[in-house]
Amino acid sequence: MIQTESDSSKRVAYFYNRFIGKFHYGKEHPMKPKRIIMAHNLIVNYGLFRQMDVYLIREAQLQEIRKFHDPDYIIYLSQFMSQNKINFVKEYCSANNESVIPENLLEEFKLIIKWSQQQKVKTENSEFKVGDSPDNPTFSGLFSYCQLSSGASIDCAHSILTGQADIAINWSGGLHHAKKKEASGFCYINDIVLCILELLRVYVRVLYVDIDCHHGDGVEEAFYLTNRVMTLSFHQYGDDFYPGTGQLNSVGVGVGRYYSVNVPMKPGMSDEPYMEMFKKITSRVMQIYRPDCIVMQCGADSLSLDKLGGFNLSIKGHGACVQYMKSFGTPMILLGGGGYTIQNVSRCWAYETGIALGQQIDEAIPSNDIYYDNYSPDYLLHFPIRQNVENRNKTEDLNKIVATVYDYLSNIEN
Ligand code: TV7
Ligand code: CA
Ligand code: ZN
Repeated sequence: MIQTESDSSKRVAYFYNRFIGKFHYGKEHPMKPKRIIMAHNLIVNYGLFRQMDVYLIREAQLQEIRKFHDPDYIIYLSQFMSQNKINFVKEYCSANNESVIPENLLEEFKLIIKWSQQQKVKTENSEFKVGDSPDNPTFSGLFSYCQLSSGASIDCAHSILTGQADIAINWSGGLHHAKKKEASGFCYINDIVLCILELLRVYVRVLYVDIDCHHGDGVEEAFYLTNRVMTLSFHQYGDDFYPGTGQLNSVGVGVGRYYSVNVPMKPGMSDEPYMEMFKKITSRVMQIYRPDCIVMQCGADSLSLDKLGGFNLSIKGHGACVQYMKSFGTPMILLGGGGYTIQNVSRCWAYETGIALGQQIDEAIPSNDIYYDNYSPDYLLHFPIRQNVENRNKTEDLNKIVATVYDYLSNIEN
């Protein structure tokens, strides 16, 4: 392990619950929650675990989720709460003695009972169609999965706000496509929006940076009308690539105008041009916007060889973006997101956990990892990227994008 910075004295809060890795979207589905356990095992076996404050992820409460999502949509989704939990709550309450329910859970339990009675009525003829598209299937414990993922992102915000951490990490978050009352693109509850709303209780300006290969449409939409959040997404765009939004000229509306920044690119982006774009744009954004906090979605589907994404980044290139944002010294929250070649996702997020701690982790994958075989044939941290891939972005097109973004940003008053 190499110490990469003299003052690596950043306090890092890391949120994890192994239960998250046990949920299944379905056998053929590209989203595999198991990658969170794989990343965690690397983080433990690399010894990073011991240098962070590790917190057990809790489930976000219904009232917390309501800060962004539509109440009827939550009622609808809550039918996919694990039946165990509903039975547990019902048993607790049927003792007909509220005093046995812990004070902090009383309101939550009452709501669960009320809502589990309503849900039968509500879900018949429901306007919500979760499960109709294979992208967003229903599965056992779906709602608990959402509660855990968003509970962690909300607590990331708290650990930053209380000054307990300089950097907070939730690799099970980053589900950027979820809308106020709609599931889409493998996402059901938008943990990022809930996290940012929590930060806005204290901070004046929050910067959201999204390096997932897909456009961060749910987060952009939530804050499209405000200047208190600047959303910045780098993504693959064109040829019907999902979700199809995030054009260069989607800049926000009203007081939010110019506070939404999009960097649409064609497939084949490699480390060098990507980093150049990333640095040119984030440096200007930091200079002009001066955020109180940065929330970074580190979707790993922008890596080379991803099953869905078409970019060609190495782990070093992806991690360099995290390193660069860290270098501003602003409090930061790191979230997960996409990533569908799962042995590379776990490598990437372990490496980036190291970056948060100012440590460069060893090239050899620790041999005591129970997922060791997934890292064959080389058993190395950095995998070889695709060779002979054409970067379909011309330098002059990329320069034009930067010039246009600079032009938009110049409209922001200081
Ligand atoms: C953040 N691409 C999420 C990215 C969400 C991408 C899509 C799939 C896909 C779904 C499957 C599946 C798949 C091999 C890939 C227009 C459609 C085309 C469903 C088959 N295999 C993130 C969402 C994207 C589901 N959706 O940003 C079950 O690919 O392109 C689409 C929409 C309609 C639905 N069909 C795909 O990374 C976490 N889905 C296999 C089984
Ligand atoms: Ca993105
Ligand atoms: Zn993605």
